[in-house]
Amino acid sequence: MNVLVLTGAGISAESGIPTFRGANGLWEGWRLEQVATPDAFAREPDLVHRFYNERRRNLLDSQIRPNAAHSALAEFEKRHQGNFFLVTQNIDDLHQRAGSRQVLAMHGELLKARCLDSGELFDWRQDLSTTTPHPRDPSVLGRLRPHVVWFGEMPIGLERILTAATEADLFIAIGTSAVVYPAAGIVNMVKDNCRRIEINLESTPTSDLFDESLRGPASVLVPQTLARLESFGIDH
Ligand code: BV8
Repeated sequence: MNVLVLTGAGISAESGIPTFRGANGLWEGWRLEQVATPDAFAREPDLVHRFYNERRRNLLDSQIRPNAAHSALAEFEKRHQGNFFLVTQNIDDLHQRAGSRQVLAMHGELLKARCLDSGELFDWRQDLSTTTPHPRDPSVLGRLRPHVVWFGEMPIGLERILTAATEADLFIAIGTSAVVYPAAGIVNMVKDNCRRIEINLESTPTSDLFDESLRGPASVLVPQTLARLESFGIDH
């Protein structure tokens, strides 16, 4: 049994990380589509750096930790004999901290910086700015960006996601509003006999494409649903 899971900001909401499209699409007062773009970074790099510095600091706050949904996915992966592939749209590290191993962060990672010139990645937990010295040469300033996929940029690992989708026997989407593509289109890429389950607080534009669309908080429904699936013996 090949299992493919897609998570969105909703799985991290109960860990204290705000979702994007909760309060009228503003993220703490910022319009995501205006700030998370290469054009915004070219025009106002300090503003975009501030947006991500704020989120990186929030993520590193000791109050922020994985919740029961993240842990249930990590436990399921450990027990699952078949293929298990977790694709997240989130740029937080909560899945990794919960112990998930096969994680593809298709929209990048907040705790990584990328060199604008070489593309080299660096683990990064401090603020970034237009005067940040380069780890390879401190005399070079401001040549790092957040390793995050902005609107109009190619998501990471699309080939691997497509392959996993065509091979999946079970696809579970958790905590995503299904408005951002190509992530929201994964449900259309799975084979006809793949079982599709959506877990979300509210209905989404793709809810009708799922065999089961479960309404409720991820911290309750994810452990419950994975336990139910295992009781049907789908842990192999
Ligand atoms: C691409 C990283 C080309 C940044 C993000 C014009 C120009 C260019 C592109 C486009 C265009 N028009 C449309 C597009 C495509 C565009 C797109 O989809 N735009 C949307 C706005 C219409 N997509 C792109 O640009 C993508 N790239 O198209 O490249 C290409 C692609 C393929 C092949 C060839 C070429 C790149 C998109 C990536 C953008 N970066 N993030 C950052 O984080 O700062 S996207 C951003 O929104 C988030 O990262 C997240 O990944 C994404 C989706 O948000 P969700 O995770 O779903 O969160 P949201 O708040 O929306 O919803 C949360 C849900 O959880 C809600 O439903 C809520 O009810 C639920 N919930 C809340 N609490 C709980 C809960 N559920 C359960 N339990 C709870 N407790």
